[in-house]
Amino acid sequence: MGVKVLTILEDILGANAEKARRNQDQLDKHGILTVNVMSSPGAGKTSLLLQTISRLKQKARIGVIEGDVASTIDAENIKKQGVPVIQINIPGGCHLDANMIENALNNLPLGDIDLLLIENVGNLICPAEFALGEHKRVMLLSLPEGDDKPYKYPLMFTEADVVLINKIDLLPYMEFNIPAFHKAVTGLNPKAKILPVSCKTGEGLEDWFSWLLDEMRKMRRGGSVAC
Ligand SMILES: Nc1nc2c(ncn2[C@@H]2O[C@H](COP(=O)(O)OP(=O)(O)OP(=O)(O)O)[C@@H](O)[C@H]2O)c(=O)[nH]1
Ligand SMILES: [Mg+2]
Ligand SMILES: [Zn+2]
Repeated sequence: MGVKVLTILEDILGANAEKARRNQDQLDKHGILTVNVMSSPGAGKTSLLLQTISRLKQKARIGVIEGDVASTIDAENIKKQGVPVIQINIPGGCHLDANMIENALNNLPLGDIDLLLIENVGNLICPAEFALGEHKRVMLLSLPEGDDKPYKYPLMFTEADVVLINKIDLLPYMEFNIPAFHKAVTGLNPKAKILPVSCKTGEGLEDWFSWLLDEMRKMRRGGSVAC
């Protein structure tokens, strides 16, 4: 008799992908460009969101979903900027999934949002496996994490539309080889846009803002921005 094989992960991911498609339909209906921001803990996701809100809030109506294992620290910081925000806490969890995003969408004023930024749970592994319904995926890698991460955590880099090298202001103090990092990322994902930035000094962020505005324009023109 054959051995029984349980394909639980495939089942979970299949159900998640279906729900993510429904989320994306809803976001498309409202014309909301949705960006899933992923990184390891502390790489600078919330700092990036705060910079983005401060620079773009006159040009776009921004909404935020914050994913964390615990606390409302990030959501409170975002709320101070006067944009709608939902905090999702996942005790014992390590990634957002499409079900959680569906719940958050039901609690956001979708008619008043053009750009939805989702801060995923700080984790370089499974967030990349769970589609949320987003149109674009952005990953931040900060200098102190090291330039070898694409080799160790390839999926996150393979799936990203944009890879931001954050904390570029620390370059004089770090042994981080930017050309080697570029080579590692483009080896996995030749289409990834790689931008060195500092969410502390603002260096490089104009390129990030331009990319976002471009994607929003494409969405308004009715072109597909789906990943
Ligand atoms: N030097 C420097 N520090 C930065 C930069 N961006 C963020 N930081 C600092 O890095 C720390 C973590 O930043 P956060 O924005 O909270 O990082 P995060 O990815 O949201 O962290 P989690 O939500 O906990 O996963 C904070 O002390 C920031 O001030 C940067 O470009 N340069
Ligand atoms: Mg954060
Ligand atoms: Zn996980």
